[in-house]
Amino acid sequence: MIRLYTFPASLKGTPNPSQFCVKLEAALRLAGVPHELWYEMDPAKGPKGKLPFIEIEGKRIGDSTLILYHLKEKLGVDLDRGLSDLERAQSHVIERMVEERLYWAIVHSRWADNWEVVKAMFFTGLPFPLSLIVPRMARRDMLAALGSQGLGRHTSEEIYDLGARDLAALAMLLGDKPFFFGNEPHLADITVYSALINIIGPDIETPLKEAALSYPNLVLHTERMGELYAARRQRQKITLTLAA
Ligand SMILES: N[C@@H](CCC(=O)N[C@@H](CS)C(=O)NCC(=O)O)C(=O)O
Repeated sequence: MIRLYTFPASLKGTPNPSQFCVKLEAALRLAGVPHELWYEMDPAKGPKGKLPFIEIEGKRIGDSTLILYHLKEKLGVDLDRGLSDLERAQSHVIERMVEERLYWAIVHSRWADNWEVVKAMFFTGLPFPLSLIVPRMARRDMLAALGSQGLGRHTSEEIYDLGARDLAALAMLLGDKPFFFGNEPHLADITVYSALINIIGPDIETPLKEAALSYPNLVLHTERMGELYAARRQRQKITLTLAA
């Protein structure tokens, strides 16, 4: 049985505050891959120092994309089954834009612009003096990562404008279809859902949310994917790992 390690579901309005955790869990649910869900607070436990990661046959694998490649190779799990080569290429491009650019605009909207919400989400319950030190260090590291990635070097206005353009492109690609490639969901739908539910779902008002809500087709897509995600819930054993 695969063990899926994700952050705890600590943010109201989204299945998980991490879009990559939503993506992988949704992918496993939609593909019908049996798994156990383990909540983990410490990304350093994963082989890439990030969440999510999985444990399969005693081996830990990190990165949602590499995990899905592995599951395709080992178990034949192919979320893009039925797509043409061109559609697979489009799916790849959508995934990369949502994860390598739009994600960072979301990071900015949370860690730079809504720090108090993020602090309450991830860092409540820490004993003093860790309650002072840990959130501050985590924020410093996230903002440094945003700067290294490049998006963090722009003004807030520019970042939200870039994010809004990504959303506009997604809305245009989706058009009036139920899913990006027709009547069935594929990995692109899961990837877009995992980001959109993190923009629209939580009670955090941001220009990104405003932009996303201005596209009725993206909102409907998020609702449709949310229903599928909930309907494919398996009997899950949720385990919270304790600090070692
Ligand atoms: N490319 C990775 C990205 C995963 C990722 O960025 N996870 C974030 C949470 S959204 C994380 O664990 N951050 C902790 C850290 O960087 O220390 C994937 O697809 O899994």
